[in-house]
Amino acid sequence: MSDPRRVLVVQGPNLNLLGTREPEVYGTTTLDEIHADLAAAAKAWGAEVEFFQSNHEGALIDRIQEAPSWADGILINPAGLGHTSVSLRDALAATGLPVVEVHLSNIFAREEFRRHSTISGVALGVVTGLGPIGYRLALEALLRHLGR
Ligand code: CA2
Repeated sequence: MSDPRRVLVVQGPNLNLLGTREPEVYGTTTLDEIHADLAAAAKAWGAEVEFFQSNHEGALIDRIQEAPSWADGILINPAGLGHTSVSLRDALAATGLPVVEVHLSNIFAREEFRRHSTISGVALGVVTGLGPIGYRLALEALLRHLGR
């Protein structure tokens, strides 16, 4: 049997607050619940997932730089940094790994400043506006790309 596909799931600033504040925008599902659902889906698909959330840009970049030693692909919700960070984009591009970008809300249906992503240009694809299920859809797409 071939090695399991391995995906690093990166969660950006403030996503640790999911389910506790602003439920009208981001829903009531917690980050732990999203991760439990992703872990179950990965197991069913014979893949492995590892999760990393940080409120610090440098910590996110450090973790992304380490990703190629273990991961075959990266699933990322860059949160607010996705609208501003060239460094996060550069770190993702430097891994050489396929990246799928996820947003819970539809960034194109919100304020103007959310309509641009520095990440999308180095991503395989983007899932935005579908809520927590977007993570599962993104994982399935990434695993199919990796040839699970
Ligand atoms: O829709 C998404 O997933 C976002 O990446 C979430 C970011 C936002 O800045 C992006 O424009 C779109 C915000 C993450 C913070 O999440 C919170 C959750 C609960 C309470 C406060 C913030």
